Amino acid sequence: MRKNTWLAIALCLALGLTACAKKSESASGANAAPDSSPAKEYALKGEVIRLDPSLHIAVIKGEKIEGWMEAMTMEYPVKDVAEFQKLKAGEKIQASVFVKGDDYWVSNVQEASAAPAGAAPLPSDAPPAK
Ligand SMILES: [Cu+2]
Repeated sequence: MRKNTWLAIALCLALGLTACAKKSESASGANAAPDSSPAKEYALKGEVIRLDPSLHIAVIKGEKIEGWMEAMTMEYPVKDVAEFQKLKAGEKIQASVFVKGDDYWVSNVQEASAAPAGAAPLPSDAPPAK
């Protein structure tokens, strides 16, 4: 049956293309340049000023990053959606800035004020001082 043969070919092509797209997506990450040199990682401490959810850009008032950036407020792309969702305007954070050529982005976001779990008791739990 001719019709079925064509259908099978079309199906193969469709599957092949899907597999191909998936492969290249996961291999390169989000918008990664085809540059084989590893990204440099810097520690970033700062305050989230503003977020742009459509572009996944965070405006962060950062402390000086030794060897890369003076203390300044600037836009940082956050490539990882899960990382971007951790950010809240007005929050103090620590994070990593990855720099690769002209490209840079923020990841490993942590709340800077977050105490280690169970470390500090809440003031209201403390017994009244005598
Ligand atoms: Cu800057």
